[in-house]
Amino acid sequence: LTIEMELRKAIERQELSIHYQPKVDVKRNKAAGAEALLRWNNQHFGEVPPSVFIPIAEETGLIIPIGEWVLHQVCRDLTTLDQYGFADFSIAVNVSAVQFSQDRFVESFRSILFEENMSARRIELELTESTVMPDARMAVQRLTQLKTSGFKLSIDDFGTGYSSFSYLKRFPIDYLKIDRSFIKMMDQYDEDSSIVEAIITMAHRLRLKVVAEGVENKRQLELLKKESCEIVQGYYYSKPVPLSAFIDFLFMEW
Ligand code: G
Ligand code: G
Ligand code: NA
Ligand code: MN
Repeated sequence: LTIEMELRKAIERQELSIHYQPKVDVKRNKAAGAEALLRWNNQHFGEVPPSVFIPIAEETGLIIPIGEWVLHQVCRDLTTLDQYGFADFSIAVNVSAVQFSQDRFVESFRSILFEENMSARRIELELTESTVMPDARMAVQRLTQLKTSGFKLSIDDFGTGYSSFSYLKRFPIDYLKIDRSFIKMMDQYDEDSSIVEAIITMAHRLRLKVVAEGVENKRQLELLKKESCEIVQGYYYSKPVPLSAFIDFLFMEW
């Protein structure tokens, strides 16, 4: 019995689920959407963390059907959110390099939206620097196709990979997500908020909106507000939770 063997059966056994972490628009002080984060509860291994099974899914190619399952489920959950009156929400989906480098990636994602009768404008795709940088010319082309299809695009974990700023300018992206390690640093030493300030300034010059991830306390939130960061995400508001708890969060006063 191996994790790989079990992962192959995860979809049909309905062992996968999605948790949602709110993305809060700091100016309006209300949720603008959420990030979808995959969870796997296996009958033998129990709750397996994404840090364990995502790499295995990537190595085995299982990330392709799993990623398609995620998008289908997110579309259905968006439809549920519509019914609760949140029709302006978008949901962010993580896309790994193995998915993005597939020739039929764009077509596959477009056809899922068509099947689910969901607008691409409601979906934000999160790609890391290490996904888009190794073959930046191909990435510009593929990102442009996605953008033309209506998807919103963000660079995830910004600051941890190797960014070429000249390409960043050419990528048709909407958001930069500052990696949570930088947000954590803002707590510890005063001088470290200068890195976050510099990233925000640069992003705004490139006409990108900024998402700060890993916001855990009021102090970080206030600093980010002061620097005109648009969106925050983190335990300060909510950990990733099942759809029903996310909907409860939306109706909560805060
Ligand atoms: O959920 P956690 O909070 O532990 O997420 C860990 C990482 O797993 C995320 O940073 C993300 O990169 C990855 N991940 C989570 N869900 C998905 C998914 O649906 N698809 C892909 N490709 N990666 C995901
Ligand atoms: O790689 P990606 O950026 O998609 O990672 C999302 C991961 O970050 C998830 O595993 C999620 O549980 C975790 N996460 C979300 N908010 C916080 C937070 O405020 N603090 C910490 N330490 N982790 C967080
Ligand atoms: Na992400
Ligand atoms: Mn991230």
